[in-house]
Amino acid sequence: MTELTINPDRLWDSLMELKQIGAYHDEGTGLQGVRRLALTDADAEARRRCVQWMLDAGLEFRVDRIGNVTATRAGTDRSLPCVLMGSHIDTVATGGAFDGTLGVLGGIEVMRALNDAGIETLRDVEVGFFTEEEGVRFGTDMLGSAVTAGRIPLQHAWQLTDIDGLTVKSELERIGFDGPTPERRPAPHAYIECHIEQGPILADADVPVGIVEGVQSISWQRLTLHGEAAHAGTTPIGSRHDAGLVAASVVVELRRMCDSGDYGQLRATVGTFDIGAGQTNVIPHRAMLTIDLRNPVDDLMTRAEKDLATYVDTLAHQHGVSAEWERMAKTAVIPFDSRVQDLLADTAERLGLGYVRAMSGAGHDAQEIAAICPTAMVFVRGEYGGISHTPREYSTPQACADGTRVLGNAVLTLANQPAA
Ligand code: HGY
Ligand code: MN
Ligand code: MN
Ligand code: MN
Repeated sequence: MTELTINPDRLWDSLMELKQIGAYHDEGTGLQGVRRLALTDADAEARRRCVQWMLDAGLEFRVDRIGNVTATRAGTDRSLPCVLMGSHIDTVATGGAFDGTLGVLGGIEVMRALNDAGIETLRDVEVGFFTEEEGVRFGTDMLGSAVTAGRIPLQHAWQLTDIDGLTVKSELERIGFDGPTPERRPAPHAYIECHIEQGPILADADVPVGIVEGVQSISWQRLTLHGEAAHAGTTPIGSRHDAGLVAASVVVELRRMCDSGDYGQLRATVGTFDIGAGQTNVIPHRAMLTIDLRNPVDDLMTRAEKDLATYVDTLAHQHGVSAEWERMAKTAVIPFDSRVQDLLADTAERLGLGYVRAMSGAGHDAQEIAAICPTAMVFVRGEYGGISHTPREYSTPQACADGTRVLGNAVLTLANQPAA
């Protein structure tokens, strides 16, 4: 079987070019970071740049009504379901150059490599990017792919708002990506996402790529605590309704739960911690925190959420504070298709690339698309312990090329699979 040869320099150049869109100087690290929140002007500019690369590769592109973009390279039998590659190009506010971007630009590089080699495939091959994968702006992660998979209704997605009250729908219209086409139909033959691992597993195993077995469960909740403002100097300790105290206790309790081992490999993060008016001499009357829980076992996730709710209710009652919970996102453990995993493993072996199989600690669009077609992911090794969601995020040109080689050659195999 001929190997599809990708062009590492062309791939790297596109990654470094896209990194400039939404670039900012990060005080903490002194590095250039990427801030490309979904549907902002920076995201719109990056979208247009990717669409231009797609058009340059001779692809037919379309935009659906939640702003997902897909571009197609025609196969010889267009009646057959396509093979889809993709990821996201929106980032967190302290983002790096590779999270999501690698899977989109790697897919475009695969298309160029197929063109360079003059290869005809039986099936259409598609590459795309999904809207608001990070969930940082509109509060729900994997938004575009969840609409594609039917887990989130389009109308619900459209009305989600950002901190300024702007809706997804109005922002899609503002940047001109409120596409006419319906969300993806019919389902693809298969979906493969190439993505940086964002953790230490591949580096610890000293291998260039990973074959992803699935994604752990994710729970996002917003907790708002209402206490009572009062004078910092005159109010006796025993008669305070201190929302800030309850909020801070929740952070400490979450760490205790993780360290206890009672919830397996639970990971908890309070990424947003806001104490109302923030006045030195006033007891906080209000506190808001977001709670991100991850667990590779659904039952343990359920138990963690339940015990946390009990802890908060008890403590809030004790301090005369009321607690208000809002569900932002919740996804179960998602296993990936074993045949697609095995194809990726066989492809890595054929290319002489060492690999390990691993569960993903991070959420990905693939976990949504897995609901509509056989899906798996190939991980790319990260440097510095695989740190991510920071400008320190870094994978070498070779690692990016290795992952894209696995992606491209696996997609080529799938694209020539006849109808069952
Ligand atoms: O939150 C996640 O795991 C992903 O980066 N959206
Ligand atoms: Mn990502
Ligand atoms: Mn991310
Ligand atoms: Mn005073």
